[in-house]
Amino acid sequence: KFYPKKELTLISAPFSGGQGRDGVDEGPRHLLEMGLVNEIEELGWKTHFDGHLDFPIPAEDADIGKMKRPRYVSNSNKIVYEAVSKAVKNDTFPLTIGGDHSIAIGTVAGVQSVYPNAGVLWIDAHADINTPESTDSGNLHGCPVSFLVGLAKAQPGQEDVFGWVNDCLSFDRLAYIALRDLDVFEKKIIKEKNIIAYTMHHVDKYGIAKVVEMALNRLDPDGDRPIHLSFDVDAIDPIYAPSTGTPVRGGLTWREASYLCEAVAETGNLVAMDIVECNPHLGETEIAVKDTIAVGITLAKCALGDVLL
Ligand code: EXY
Ligand code: MN
Ligand code: MN
Ligand code: MN
Repeated sequence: KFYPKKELTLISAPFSGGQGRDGVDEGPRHLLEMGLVNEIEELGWKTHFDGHLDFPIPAEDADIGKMKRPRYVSNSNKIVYEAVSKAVKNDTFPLTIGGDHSIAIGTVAGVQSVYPNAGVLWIDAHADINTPESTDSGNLHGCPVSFLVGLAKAQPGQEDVFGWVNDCLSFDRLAYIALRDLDVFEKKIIKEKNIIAYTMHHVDKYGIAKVVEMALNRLDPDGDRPIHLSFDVDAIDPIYAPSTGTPVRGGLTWREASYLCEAVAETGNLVAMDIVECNPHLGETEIAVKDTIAVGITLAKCALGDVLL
């Protein structure tokens, strides 16, 4: 029922300011060079692509508390937000390719602006729910969820650069799969707010099919809620997706990750997807980089209905 015309807007967000390693901003170019658009069009999706978004670097961007590059991250996310909300309003599926995961502030806020009851499936080794106070690293790709659910609040006297985000996402409209590297604060808040969270322990215990089914049942009990899939490639085991900034061993296999996307496609409720954290500068070998980009393309295809008959 969503996007009956099968039109898609590819949004390229070559952004690396949410973390400290160069190269993640080159993820989109590599995905395109390996044929992403052609693969999508072969599945019958007419694809609109207006070129890579441009993110101006602010002249002045001192830390705010522990936050690194706060204005750069905030301003860039406003640009992502505009692109995503425009795509959805035009009745086209926004596929956003990053870039680091901080860009999901803009993608989620953008989807929520049009579908305010959409659920978010956050597939990641990490929960990305640190607040500007709880973060140890100061890297904002570890914090996007805290802005979206309203946990991040500017401290008295601090410049409120993220004030525009508001708290557009309620805790019961968020579900995690593939978690395995959580900070103490993140575990505490997941328990306290009763956030739907399936770690790799649950994937081992129940299998991926059951985990996806349980997550979707809780996120969308009536089966009619729009679903936004935000996929961090570090959810996948580094054997398959090594070229990423914060790899964690013991992740999803290639097929588990693909199955997950297929199962979400099967619901017919998928309205947006992000693929983030491919860093082509971080492979040990050329093959490592190619594998990581290839798995990114596979995830998009599976989510867009490939493999379903
Ligand atoms: N929890 C750690 C931090 O806040 O720095 C690591 C976050 C990594 C985030 C990657 C994108 O998923
Ligand atoms: Mn992430
Ligand atoms: Mn991650
Ligand atoms: Mn390169």
